[in-house]
Amino acid sequence: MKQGWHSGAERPVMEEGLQYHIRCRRGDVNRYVLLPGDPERVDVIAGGWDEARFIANNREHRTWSGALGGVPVTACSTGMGGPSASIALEELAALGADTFIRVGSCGAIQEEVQCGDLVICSGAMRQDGTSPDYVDLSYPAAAHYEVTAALVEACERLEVPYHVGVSCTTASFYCGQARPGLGGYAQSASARKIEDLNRAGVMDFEMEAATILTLSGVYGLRAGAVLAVVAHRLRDSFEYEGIDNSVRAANEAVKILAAWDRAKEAKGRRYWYPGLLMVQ
Ligand code: R1P
Ligand code: URA
Repeated sequence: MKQGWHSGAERPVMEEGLQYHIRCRRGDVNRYVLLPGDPERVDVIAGGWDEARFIANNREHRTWSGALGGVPVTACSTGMGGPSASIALEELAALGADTFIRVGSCGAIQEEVQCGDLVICSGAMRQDGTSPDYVDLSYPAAAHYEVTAALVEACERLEVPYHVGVSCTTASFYCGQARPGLGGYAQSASARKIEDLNRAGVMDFEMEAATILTLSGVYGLRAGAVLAVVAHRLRDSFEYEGIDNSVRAANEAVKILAAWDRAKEAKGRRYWYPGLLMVQ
């Protein structure tokens, strides 16, 4: 499949802007893009659209484009972790995407959060290992307020249980999230990690949000994340629930964002705010 690729090495791109990893070209990718980690979730997301067209499947990146309530939309899986998430974001943005919603799963570290609930990520701790390649660690991995507000509106409309707060993005599922490694291997700081983050009000562990939010911030793009809680680290329980609600919320948020973007354009405003629809 990859034999025969000849291009410059800085940005390996072929005719029609074909991107090396995601294998999408110009015209394949829309402005609004949903980013699940798991490739199988792309098909579930596209199943909720009015129209869906398979685009590409390469490595961990599976892509469909289509339309939802008249809004052109794309879903592309990032795979697990910062490196492949950064590649997906780079190549999608090169094709014109500018608004990203991560549709992920996470492990909760707050008592009031239940398995099956959603967490809307307002920001993320940058333990992803990838985002420091782009900007100093003092730069915040903040979700764009419009994407966060659209996800809140979506969860309210759908009447699904949700929380809003900060996630901790790690570069590993086991030791980075204070799980024992092979044979119980652990570093001493691991023993206090969950307690310390819980005390700081951090909602959950996951593995891509900080990369997506940081790169989007640096590039002037919009991004947010909605995460289904599939593990509870304080209760040591794992229940793979809530993915369907995260998908529904993300799809609804795309329609909401598109409506707000149309309103901004019609009223000549750069930023959305709650009273915008009342402006004459
Ligand atoms: C780990 O099991 C994976 O699940 C979470 C983590 O961020 C990591 O990618 O998200 P996804 O369900 O989106 O893959
Ligand atoms: N994803 C993670 O990264 N951690 C969990 O505990 C569950 C899902």
